[in-house]
Amino acid sequence: MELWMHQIERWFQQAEQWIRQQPAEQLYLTIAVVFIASILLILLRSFNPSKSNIIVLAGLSGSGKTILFYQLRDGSSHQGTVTSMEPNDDIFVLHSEVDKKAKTKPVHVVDVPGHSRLRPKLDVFLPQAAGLVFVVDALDFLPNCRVAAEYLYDILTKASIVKKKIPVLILCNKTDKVTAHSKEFIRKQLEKEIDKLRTSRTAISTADVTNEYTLGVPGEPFSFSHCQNQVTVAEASGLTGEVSQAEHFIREHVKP
Ligand SMILES: Nc1nc2c(ncn2[C@@H]2O[C@H](COP(=O)(O)OP(=O)(O)O)[C@@H](O)[C@H]2O)c(=O)[nH]1
Ligand SMILES: [Mg+2]
Repeated sequence: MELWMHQIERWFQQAEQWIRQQPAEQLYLTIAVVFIASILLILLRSFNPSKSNIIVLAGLSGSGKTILFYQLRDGSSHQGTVTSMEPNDDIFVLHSEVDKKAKTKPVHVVDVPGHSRLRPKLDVFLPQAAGLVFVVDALDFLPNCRVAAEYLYDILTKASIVKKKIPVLILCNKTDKVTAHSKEFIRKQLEKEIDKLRTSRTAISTADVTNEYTLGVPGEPFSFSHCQNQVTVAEASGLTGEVSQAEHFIREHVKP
């Protein structure tokens, strides 16, 4: 131990001597180069959104977000858990990738409860999100269609989504039941509802600041393809663990 301390001290002395021998300009230049390089690195990091690994799960209460969260993390639905009032928020390697030999990047999945009182939590995570999964109950879809469309409309008009072009996956859940609606049907219905909302909401008042951006092409019926960000539709069953399309979306936007 003593010997080591001596050795380290000697190295320090040698280094100090060497620095003293260098011309001052050279030292300043080195410091300047290191300084500029660090600044550039920091800037590059903040400008590169692909670095984010946050996936936000949103959707109405009862659509199946919490079960989906557990399926992604544990490969099990943990039936019988209590209603989630706090967001499930965890960083993990997708369960389906745990056994893979290849390098897998952990994903930060945030389950934001659908209760409207808790939705402001969305604004905390959205600006840094790599993607948003909007879970829809495909079984009990029609009675909830309007409310779901309103929630989705609010998400799609948020500045954080539009400006950063955050990809959105509309995930039609509960497809294990034969009476579940198809994803095509759900997409069309949501487009129709959003189209109605678009006319009614822009008519209210310009002082309405809740919707930060307008949607779609004026004069044309609304279609998700009009959105500046990518909006896709997929199916899942959180109950039976059929969540591969959701995992595919996550992997597409959180690069390993
Ligand atoms: N049949 C079926 N039921 C589901 C599925 N996913 C969730 N559920 C049920 O829907 C209810 C709400 O699920 P939960 O994950 O708590 O929804 P959350 O409120 O969005 O978090 C629960 O009773 C689940 O058992 C599914 O894929 N199929
Ligand atoms: Mg929940």
